[in-house]
Amino acid sequence: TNTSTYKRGAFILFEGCDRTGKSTQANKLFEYLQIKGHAVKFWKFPDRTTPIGQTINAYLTNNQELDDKAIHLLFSANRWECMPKMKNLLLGGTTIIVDRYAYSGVSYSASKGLDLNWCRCSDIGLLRPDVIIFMDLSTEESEKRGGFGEERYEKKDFQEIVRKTFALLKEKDDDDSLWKVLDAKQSVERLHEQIVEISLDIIENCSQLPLKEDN
Ligand code: 2DT
Ligand code: MG
Repeated sequence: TNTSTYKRGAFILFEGCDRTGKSTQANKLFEYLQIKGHAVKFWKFPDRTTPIGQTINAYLTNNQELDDKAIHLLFSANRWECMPKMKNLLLGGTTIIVDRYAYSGVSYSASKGLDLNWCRCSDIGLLRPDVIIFMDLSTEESEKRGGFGEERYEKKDFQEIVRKTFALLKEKDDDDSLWKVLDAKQSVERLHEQIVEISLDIIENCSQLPLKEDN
């Protein structure tokens, strides 16, 4: 194969607490890249459409109780079941924009009191994103945005802990240059401009690199 013309897609991840604008920005980036003619797909975790995702949904909507470790492993399994498809898309040249991933998985579970390193184990070997766009917002600000919803975890005190746990994960990351921390208090347009710049750069620069696995 001619490696000089082969281009894989980029794995662009959005992470952050609730109500920080992840989904808004992920969707805007998706539309932008699509209009510009890029092969691009949107992925959201948890993926509530699969059988595992339906159990996760029942848990999040408070319709089902589950042991903290059991639900942690289900969130992780929900990523594992998507890996073959995601891998194929990336290798086929499609860029994937992902809304939440293993970093949410570890942050939310560890914020309940589970051991952080235990939480990381079930995600070892998953595809590693090419960039983590972290939408950072104080809990006071995110609460002002129409308040949190009705789902489990959507409570101010808990969100505060999750934000600190995300920061710890970034700090512990062997390659913390992967993390682009954005001040999510900025306007939607201003954030979008920065995200487009970061993303085009990543799409260009990772196209010749092999896919990486999380460790
Ligand atoms: P949304 O509000 O974005 O649908 O997320 N969560 C998410 C976890 O606890 N573990 C995970 O692995 C993932 C991906 C974050 C629903 C909630 O699920 C939490 C918020
Ligand atoms: Mg939510």
